[in-house]
Amino acid sequence: PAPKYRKDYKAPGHWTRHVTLDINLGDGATVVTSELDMERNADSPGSDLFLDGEELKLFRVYIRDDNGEVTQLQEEDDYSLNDDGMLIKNSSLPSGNKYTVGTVVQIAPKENTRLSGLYTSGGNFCTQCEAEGFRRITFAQDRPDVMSTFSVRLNAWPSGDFPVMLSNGNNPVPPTLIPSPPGGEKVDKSYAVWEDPIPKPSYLFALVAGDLGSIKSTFVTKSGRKVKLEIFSEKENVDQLDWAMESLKAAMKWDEEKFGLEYDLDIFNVVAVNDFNMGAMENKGLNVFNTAYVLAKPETATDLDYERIEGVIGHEYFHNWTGNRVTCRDWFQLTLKEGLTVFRDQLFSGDMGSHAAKRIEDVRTLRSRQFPEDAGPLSHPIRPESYIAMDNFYTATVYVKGAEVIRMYRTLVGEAGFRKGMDLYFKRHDGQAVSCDDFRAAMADANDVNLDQFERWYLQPGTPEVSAAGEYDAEAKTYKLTLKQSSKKEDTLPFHIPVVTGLLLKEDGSEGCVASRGLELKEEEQTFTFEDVASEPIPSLLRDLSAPVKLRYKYSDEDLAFLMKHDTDSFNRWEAGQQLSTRVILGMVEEIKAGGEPGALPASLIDSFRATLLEKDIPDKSLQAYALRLPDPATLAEEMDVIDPDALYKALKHVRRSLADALASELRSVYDSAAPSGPYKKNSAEVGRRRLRNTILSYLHEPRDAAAAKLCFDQFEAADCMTDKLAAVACLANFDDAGGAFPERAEALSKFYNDADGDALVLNKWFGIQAAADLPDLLSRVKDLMQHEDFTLKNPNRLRSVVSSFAGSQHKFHAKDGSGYEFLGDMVLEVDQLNPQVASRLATMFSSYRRFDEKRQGLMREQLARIRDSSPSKDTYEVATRCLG
Ligand code: BAL
Ligand code: ZN
Repeated sequence: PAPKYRKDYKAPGHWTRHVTLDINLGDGATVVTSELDMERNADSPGSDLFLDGEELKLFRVYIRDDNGEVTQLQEEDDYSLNDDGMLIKNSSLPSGNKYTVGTVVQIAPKENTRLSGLYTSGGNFCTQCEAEGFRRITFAQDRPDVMSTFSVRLNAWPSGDFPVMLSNGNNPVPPTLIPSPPGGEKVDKSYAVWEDPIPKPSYLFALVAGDLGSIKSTFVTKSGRKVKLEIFSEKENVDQLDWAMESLKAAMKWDEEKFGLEYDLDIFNVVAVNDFNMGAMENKGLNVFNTAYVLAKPETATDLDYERIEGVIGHEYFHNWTGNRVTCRDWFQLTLKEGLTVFRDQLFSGDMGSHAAKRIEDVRTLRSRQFPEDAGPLSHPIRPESYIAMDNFYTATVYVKGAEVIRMYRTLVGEAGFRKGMDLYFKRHDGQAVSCDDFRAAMADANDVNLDQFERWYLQPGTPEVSAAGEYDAEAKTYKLTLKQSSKKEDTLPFHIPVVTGLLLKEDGSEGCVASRGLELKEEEQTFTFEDVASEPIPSLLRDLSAPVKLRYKYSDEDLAFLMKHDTDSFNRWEAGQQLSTRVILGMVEEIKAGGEPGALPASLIDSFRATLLEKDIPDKSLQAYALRLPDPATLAEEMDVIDPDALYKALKHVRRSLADALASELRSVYDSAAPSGPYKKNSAEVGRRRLRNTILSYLHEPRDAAAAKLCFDQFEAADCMTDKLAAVACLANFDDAGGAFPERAEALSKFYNDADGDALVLNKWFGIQAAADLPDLLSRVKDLMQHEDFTLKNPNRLRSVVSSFAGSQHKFHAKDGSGYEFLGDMVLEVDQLNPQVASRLATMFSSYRRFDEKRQGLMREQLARIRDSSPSKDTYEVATRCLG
C-alpha cells in the first residue's frame, strides 16, 4: 500500500455542499441511496470527480444537472471503479457549476467486524466514520476539508422495527409509523428524518438504530436556548447513565464559562455501545461512546472510571467547537483538534476536581506511553508527514504530546492570552477546515508574539532533553542558570521551550519560592540570571512540567528531600519524590545486572516515604496516594540504556517489598485510619481516601503471606463499592494459588464473577486483573482465560482486557523464551482477520523492541516479520513495516 504525504495536500476539484441519505436498515441487506449536491471548485476547473468508496456493492450512479435532468452513468464510459472508490470523468459531468451525483449501494453491517462504517452491536445499528469509515457506507468525498449539510432518512425497511432511530442534527420527524395506504394492508415499518444544518465533514456523520433505553434532561445555554439532552444505552443499563448526564451538563456549562462556547443545535444525543474500537466519537450532535466511558454506578464502576467518564464526556462535547465547527483540513492536522481537545478536557477535569492530581495523572501517561513511542520506530511529529492507514495515527503523540504543545502556548502567552488566541481562532475559522499553522497564527497574532520557532514542535519528533546547571554568586547575590537542550534524533533544531523555574532558598525553605520565572529556552544553550537572591537556592525547574521534555539536573538526595517538602509547586513536590525512587530503583537494577542481589533501601527513601505516609496536612489524599506510588515500569525502562525487564521487575518488587517491610506498622495504621466511616459517597475527599487506602493495600499485600491474603479478602468482603472491591481482588489475583494455596484468591474471583451477573464492563475487569497478575505461569493462565465462555476476540474491550493487559504488564510478555511475543504475534494475526484497527494497535506493543537485549530484539523482530509477511491489512502492515524500519 502506498503512503500519503502531507506535502501533497491539494484542495478538491469539487465540493459536496449537501448530502441526502436514504438508508433502508432492517434485517435484510442495507441499501443506501445518496445524493451529493456538488459545486465545482473555481480554482481547479475541469477536474474529474473522485468519490471514496470501499466494500460497497454498487447498483447505479446518476447525475442530475441544475435543470433537473437525470443521466444514468455507465461504468467505463463515464466512471471507473477501484478498491478505493470511483472516478467520474469530467466529460461525463454537467458543465454547469452545480450538479447532483446519486448512487445506490448495498452494504452488510452485520458482517462488519471491523467496526468501521455501519455495523451492528448487540443487535443495534451504529456507525464509526472517523477517520475513513463513511466511504464504507456510501460513495462520497470522504475527506475532512469537504464540509456539507446533511439530510438523512432512516427506514426500518425491508423489515425490522427500531423504536430509536438517530442521526446528526435536529429531528423534524421522530420515528414514525408509515401511514397505512387507504384500504391497504397496515405497514408497520418506521422511519425517521434528521436534518443537520451545520456543515460538517463526513467523518462526523453518525446513525444509530435499535431498541434502546435512555435518560433525558435539558440544558439552557447562556443565550437562553433550550437543548434537549438524551443518553441512550441497552435497556438494562439505563440505571448507569446519570453520571454521564451530569458530566455532560457540567461540560456544556464549563465551555461557556471558560471559552464562551455555546452549543449550537436543539438536540444533543449520546449513545453507548458495547462494541467500539475507540473510547468515544464526537459525531455532530450524536456522540457514540464505548460503554466503558458512559456507564457507571458505584457497584460496577471505580472512582477512576467515574473520572474517565467525566473526562471523555467532556472531551467529545468540547470537540463540538474544536474539531466539528472548526475542523481539520487533512488528516495530518489531526492534533489540531485532538491535542487541543485533550488539553481542554484536562483543564475541565482539573476544574471539576484537583489540577495538581490531574497534572500528575497526565504526566504519568505522557511518560509511560508517549515518551516510549517517541523513542521507538513509530516515533512521529505531532503532525505526521505521511501515513498508509490514518487509523494508525490516533497515537499518544498526536493526543497526549499534542495536548502538551497546546499547554505550552498557554504557558507562553498566559491564561488570558490563550483565551484571546482561542477567540481569534474561532473568529477567523468558524465553519472552516484548517491547519495547525492556522491555530499557531491565531495564538501569535492575538498576542503579538512570534511563534515561528514554535512550529518545530509540529515538525520534529522525539523527546528533547534539557539539562540545567546553576551557579550562585554569594557576593553579587545572583544565581545563574544555564539550560542546554539536545535531542537523540539527528538534525534536530532547537525547540522553543518554556522552562518555568522557581528558586527555593536552602536556608529557609519555609519562606517558599523566592523567584518564579517563565524562562524561554530557544537556543541550544542559554544562561539566565536571577538577581537579589539572598542565599544559595535550589532550583525548582520545569514547574508543572512546563514542556514535554526530559530534565537533567544533578540534585543531591538531600535537595530532592528538600523539594519534596518545600517546593511551592505541587507537581514538583511529587516529581522530587519520583526522582528519588527512580534513582534507588535504577541503582538496584544495576546491582542485579552485575549479578548481585539488591541491597537494603537507603534510609532517605524510607524516611521520605514515612514522612509522606504520616503527613496529616495533605488535604488532597489523591496527591498523598500518588506520592506513595513508585514510577511506572515503562517510565523507568525509558531511563535504561538497554531495557532489562527481569532486572527491572526484580528491583521494583524488591523496593516495594522493602518499603512494605520497613513501614509495615505505619502502613497498617494509616490503612486502618483511612477505613470508610460511613455510607459510600463519591466526592473528592472520599475518592482521595479510597485512593490512599488502596495504594497502601498494594504495599500491604506484598509479603504475599496468609495475613496479607486475609487482609485483602476482608477488604473484598467488606467493600461497598467497585473501587475497593476491585483493588482487593486485584491484589488477591497476585497470590500464587498453585497447589491449593491461598484459597481466598479463587473464592474472591469466583464471587466477583458471579456478582458481575453478566455485566460486560465488570467482566472486563475480571479478565483484566487476571491477565495482568504477578504470577509465574501467567501466560498459560491467560490462554486458559481465552477459553472461557465469556471471552471473545470480536469485542475490542474484552480482547484488550486479556491480551493488552497481559502484554502491558511487561514482565511475562518479555519472557526470555519468546513465548509472550509468540502469543502476541498469534493474536495480531488472528484479530487482523476481524478488525485491522485493533490488530495494528496490538502490534504496536512490539514497537519498543530495539530498546532490549539482542536476544529479545531478535525474537520480537521475528514476530514483526511474520506479521508483515502474512499479507495483513494495510493498518497492520504499516505498523509492522515501520517497526522493522
Ligand atoms: N475523534 C476520535 C475520538 C476522539 O478523540 O474524540
Ligand atoms: Zn478527540
